[in-house]
Amino acid sequence: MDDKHYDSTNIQILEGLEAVKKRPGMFIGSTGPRGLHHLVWEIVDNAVDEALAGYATKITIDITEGDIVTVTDDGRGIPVDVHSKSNLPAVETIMTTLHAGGKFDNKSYKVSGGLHGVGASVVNALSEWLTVDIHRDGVKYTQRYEKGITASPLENLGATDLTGTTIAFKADPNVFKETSTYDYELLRLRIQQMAFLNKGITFVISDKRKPEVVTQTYMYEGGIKEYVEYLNKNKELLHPNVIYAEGEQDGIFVEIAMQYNNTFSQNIFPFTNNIHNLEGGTHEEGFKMTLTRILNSYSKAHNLFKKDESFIGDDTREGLTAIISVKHPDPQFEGQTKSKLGSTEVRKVVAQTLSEGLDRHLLENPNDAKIIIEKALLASRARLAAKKAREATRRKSPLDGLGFASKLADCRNKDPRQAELYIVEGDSAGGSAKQGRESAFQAILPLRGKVLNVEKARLDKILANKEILSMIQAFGTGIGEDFNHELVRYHKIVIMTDADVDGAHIRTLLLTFLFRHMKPLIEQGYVYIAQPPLYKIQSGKQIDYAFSEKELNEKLKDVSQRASIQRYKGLGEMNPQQLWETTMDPENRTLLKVTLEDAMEADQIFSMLMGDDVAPRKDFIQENAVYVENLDV
Ligand code: 1YM
Repeated sequence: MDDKHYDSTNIQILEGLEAVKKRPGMFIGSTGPRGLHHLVWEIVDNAVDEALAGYATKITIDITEGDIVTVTDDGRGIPVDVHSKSNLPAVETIMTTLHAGGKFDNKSYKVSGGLHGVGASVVNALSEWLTVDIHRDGVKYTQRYEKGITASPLENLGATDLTGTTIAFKADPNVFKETSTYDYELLRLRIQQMAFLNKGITFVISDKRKPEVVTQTYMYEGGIKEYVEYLNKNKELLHPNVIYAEGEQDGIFVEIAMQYNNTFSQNIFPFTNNIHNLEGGTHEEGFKMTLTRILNSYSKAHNLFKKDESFIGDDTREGLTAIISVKHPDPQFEGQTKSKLGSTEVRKVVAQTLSEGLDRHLLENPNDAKIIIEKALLASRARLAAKKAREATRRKSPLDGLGFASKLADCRNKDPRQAELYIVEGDSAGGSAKQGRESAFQAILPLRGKVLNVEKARLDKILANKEILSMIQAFGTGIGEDFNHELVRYHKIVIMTDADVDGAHIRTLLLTFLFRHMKPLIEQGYVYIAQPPLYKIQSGKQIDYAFSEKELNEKLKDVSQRASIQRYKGLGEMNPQQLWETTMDPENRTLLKVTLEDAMEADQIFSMLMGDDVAPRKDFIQENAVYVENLDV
């Protein structure tokens, strides 16, 4: 930059950029993989805003060699007119100044707020280089920046028939030290979600980093209605058509889509400005309240209740898949992770929208109404029968005494923060684990019988399963209405199964149970998958292990003498010492943390793996031996 440009505007610019570079985490959450991907969402959000404003219809995202990201939209193009105060083209001001909540934050259309909503200048500051190409008012322009600083003036490249904006950037490897490689699967899933949440917009995403280019196009004319169909894809539907409603009040847009299936679980996913609110909030409250009220009044009006019957909320949500999508110009968030919508005015907009839409659907589709009410009546009657049975027998809760001996070998340390529980497949591996463990802080629970498939059962049946009862008792959390994750006795619950298909199946069953009935344990980060080695390499007296075929080949290169290789098929083939060294010793082991960043994709996988439809399950197991990574988006 030359001296004559070095006025107060530029000093402000440099100070703003300096703040971003100094504390990138404050602006993008972290400089790990999440922060890296956040750069993409900031730019895509701006393109989505242009589409929601009614000017763009298509957004393309390309990842090219060197992990360069290019995002294009066919909107109006970022304005280029020179600002009288700063003497800079608007685009340059947008790219080089921090303006969260400032004058460029046009609230009238900006709804797709990212985690921090700070925009393109932050991406610019954290990029080795960034270029912007604009087609606007018949002229093509281009400009380049390096680490957020203008590297070339806005250049006029001549005439064009097109309109739109293209932004390309390379994340700064000095900022993203951990990794600057994009996870295409993660990008693709989020882009697909954006397409579901913003009907009619076409998204084209391509991975061009390898010779065989991968491209996906997503456009859903039906929006969240198609999202619900997609989520229910592998489930048996109770009524053919998704119930859909939309409404607007004071600039707050609400869309609701819902459909019942024959399972017993509820899947309600609330969004604000295209972001999933894991902790729910006022939109979810408004939805639940209204659903209960409407089904109660419909049943009463049509004499479907026996004398004193009525629904509580849970009765009306058994087997329900629903998306609630709110677009709000200035939402307020609360909760542990700021992922709970707090704006109270949203409650009544959702309530009114659902009330009108659902009333109309029930009126126009009496057959759907009958089926939905029957489902809720079954749930309600099952709930009351279970309660009566409990009271009549005056038995203690099934968890107070199991009625059989649990095989738990507990640890001595009772501080949950230090205590670990290994859930081990089979008695023989359980025996090795008990001998090999550090009993001061490691507890072992061997499972021998089959774990129940909880996808297909109500709680009363689930509680008749010994393996599940042993787990609930070991965890100390209780279950159902009594569940409390704060009572958990171990902050590490480690699933340790064989590295074969049976092991994968048992792991899936366990994860399904935890996902459906103990989700907070996953959300708190207490659930892990052990990673036992796949190979033992012995050369002379030297013993080494490999956890993948790739690692095996690498290690074999370093072995001078002839080595014997043993492929472990089960945990039982390792002696206690080996099991400790490779899989349980905190100094050496690798644990995969199970997270639910994308609870919906997880639900899809669980439904597919656990539901009645066998074909997709077979394909899936064949394609994804270690599918757990798919949960970890
Ligand atoms: C690939 C990323 O940023 N597109 C984009 C951004 C803007 C506009 C159009 C735009 C907005 C307005 C008027 C307006 C932005 N404009 C601004 C600012 N794609 C991408 N497409 N004309 C064009 O809001 O009135 C910020 S972003 F500040 F000029 F309003």
